[in-house]
Amino acid sequence: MSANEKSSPQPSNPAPRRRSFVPRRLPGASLAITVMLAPAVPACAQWIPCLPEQQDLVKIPELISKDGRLRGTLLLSDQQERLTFRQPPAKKPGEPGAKIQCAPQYVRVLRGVDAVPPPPAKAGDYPDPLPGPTLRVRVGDLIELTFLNQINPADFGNSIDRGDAATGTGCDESSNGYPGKIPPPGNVPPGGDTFPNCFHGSSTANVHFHGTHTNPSSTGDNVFIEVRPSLRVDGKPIVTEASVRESFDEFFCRCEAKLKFNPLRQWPYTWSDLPPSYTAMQKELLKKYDETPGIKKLWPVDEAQLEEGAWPQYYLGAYPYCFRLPEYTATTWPPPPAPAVAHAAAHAGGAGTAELAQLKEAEPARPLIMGQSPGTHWYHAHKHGSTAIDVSNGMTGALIIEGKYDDELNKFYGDGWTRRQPVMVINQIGVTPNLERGSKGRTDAGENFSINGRLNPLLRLKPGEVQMWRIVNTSFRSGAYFHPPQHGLHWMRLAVDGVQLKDVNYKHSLDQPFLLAAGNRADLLVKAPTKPGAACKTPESCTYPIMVTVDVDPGDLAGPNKLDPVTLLSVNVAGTAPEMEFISPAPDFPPFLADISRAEVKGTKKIVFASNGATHTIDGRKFSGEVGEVVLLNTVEEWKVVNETYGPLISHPFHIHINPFQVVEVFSPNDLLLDESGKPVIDPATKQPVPKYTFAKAAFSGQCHLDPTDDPDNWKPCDPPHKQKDLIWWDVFPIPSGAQLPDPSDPEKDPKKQRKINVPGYFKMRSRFVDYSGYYVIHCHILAHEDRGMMTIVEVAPLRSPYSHH
Ligand SMILES: [Cu+2]
Repeated sequence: MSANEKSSPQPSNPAPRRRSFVPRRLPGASLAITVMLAPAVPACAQWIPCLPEQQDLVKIPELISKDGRLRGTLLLSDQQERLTFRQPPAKKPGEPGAKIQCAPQYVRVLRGVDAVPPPPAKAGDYPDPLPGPTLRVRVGDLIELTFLNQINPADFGNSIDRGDAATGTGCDESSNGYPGKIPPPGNVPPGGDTFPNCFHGSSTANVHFHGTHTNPSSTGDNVFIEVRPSLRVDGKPIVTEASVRESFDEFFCRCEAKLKFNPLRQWPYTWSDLPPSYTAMQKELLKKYDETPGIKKLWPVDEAQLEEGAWPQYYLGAYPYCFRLPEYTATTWPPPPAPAVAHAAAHAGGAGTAELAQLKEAEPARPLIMGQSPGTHWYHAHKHGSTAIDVSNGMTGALIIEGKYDDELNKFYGDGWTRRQPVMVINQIGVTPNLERGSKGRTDAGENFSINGRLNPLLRLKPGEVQMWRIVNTSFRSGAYFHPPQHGLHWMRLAVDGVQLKDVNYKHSLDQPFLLAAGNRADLLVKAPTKPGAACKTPESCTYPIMVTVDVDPGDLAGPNKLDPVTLLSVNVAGTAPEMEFISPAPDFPPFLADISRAEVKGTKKIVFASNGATHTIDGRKFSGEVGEVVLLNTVEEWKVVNETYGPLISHPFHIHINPFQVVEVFSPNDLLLDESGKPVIDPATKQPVPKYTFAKAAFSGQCHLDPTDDPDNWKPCDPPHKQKDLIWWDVFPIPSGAQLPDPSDPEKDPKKQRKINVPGYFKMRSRFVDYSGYYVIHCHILAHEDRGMMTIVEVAPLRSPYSHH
């Protein structure tokens, strides 16, 4: 990884590290940090045989909730795995001449303790990659997860948590010059990342539960905590499942009692709500860590946060996650006024008088406005500075939240059907962020897609069978654009981003292509042809490819930079079985997912994403830890999310935590003019595709004129208005890239040479910022952009009255 020569498979990168740094030892603990002054990779990479493609899809081990709770342990460690590399590295996926080679590499691995079934047996000298365990829960459940970090930093050479080191830049460093020379203030040269917006801290981790509507604070979906690896004694981690079990069990029991009666409760509030045995241990361990010479100390940071009444940020070895996935129980929307929650608790005998007083004071009874959507969600590491490397190492997994949606599918297809359906975790598994590779090893397209850790796995269907594929694109960079199904296969999309589609959208999705940007999900019903296929060599068993294009912008699909489609997976159709049908109508649509009307909107914002060379910003700023946007709890806002990236086309995938959103307008100024059959119109004079938007007089039917003298904020799509009804809910949506359109007032007449005017792309979205207050983030889901600064904090301010008439 990051600045880790040991993990570099490129044999062409043998230059020694530019500079050394001070090795550190923990007094009393043998935390030996190996400084990789010289690369550990031999001059020739240790290529090993690859696993052949078209292996049966791996079933990911699962941790399953029971009796309303998911109690389990996520264990983060590291090991050498057999990784695939596209060679030569500068080739793009699917480009002629590109081939796959394999090499053993150290990667971070996330495993579920006692998850079932166990991981597949090794098929070579090294295990192949495998996502984190699938977490399977039900709407209404409590998540009670023990997160253990037992990464051995010694396996990652110079790439440990040196972000806060007194020496160096704080960033990872690699022999190709990353992060660039430390710039003089105010003059940041391209390529010169500066702490904290650089790759760093890659053995630190946490877990973001992507798609949850829940508490963003304390032990909820809190991405601000940083869990460093356990200290080691005699080479062994000292924070273990056994060492925290007692205090975490105590905490989880307490958490259940606290969250039982009020789904809106955001307990724990302060560190004193955690078991003293755990907090005392953390204090001691952090102080011990701080004895390491030459590092910025962690305990004083936690201590200062505690004094302010804030939730401390740093932990060593273990962290307990406990939060609720709230169930919306009202049958209408908006919900009727809630009964007094504290009262209900008292009747249920769940809380004492003092407890009730606290409950009432802290959280006035109010109805739940949204519920957790049942569907395919996911989780991943979210430590700023190392999201890209951690995710590309495989620190991602599916989070399947079951509910009435599954019940209805099972009623149609048979008991337990949804649990037998394939879960597909797409990833671009790799070990080195692009910037840390030499120029010879650079391609911006990222690694080849794998599913559940393997390239091009095989799915088996019987003729006429319908399966539901739960697909999560957990790639750190690329979207997967699914081309329409071929060879008699058909599909329909039941859900997007873990939120089911209304019947009308479900019906429209038949055999449609779709894009899964990094972070997007789809529940795809796939129907096999009723006959395997007469054109096959063995007509009783046919194998077909599912094709995708590796995509960060529609410009990857057409035009001069078009990428070739690649096989994502293969489908084998064989055997005999009774024909199955697509469910109809789609499962019932929950009332809390009612469309957000214009009348509901109480505030608007404009938020600008921009990449300018190596600088990735939101509203002109890199991530600083400060709040970028403030919203009042339980209000609805409409945001214009703008992309002012010009030059290389990048549709930054916008992602927001905690609440999904609906898109009500999309302006994509790079669009081409299409004819009635959907093909680009070609200008007979230039033989080039005609752009849809122009500052000149529109010369083609359907072309749109933009007024160059107008305020850029007024440039908008000329299509009929986006429909405002039956909208789809998203939690990741790519912002159309900015365009550079010729300025017709330039006397130069060749459009290619004409002066250009920048036209920002944008989409408008509406979201209900309801139920949970606190701090969470918006960011680009191209995670290298996030690590380098394209993230900001949203504060959802609670409803607190400064006045009381009692
Ligand atoms: Cu981006």
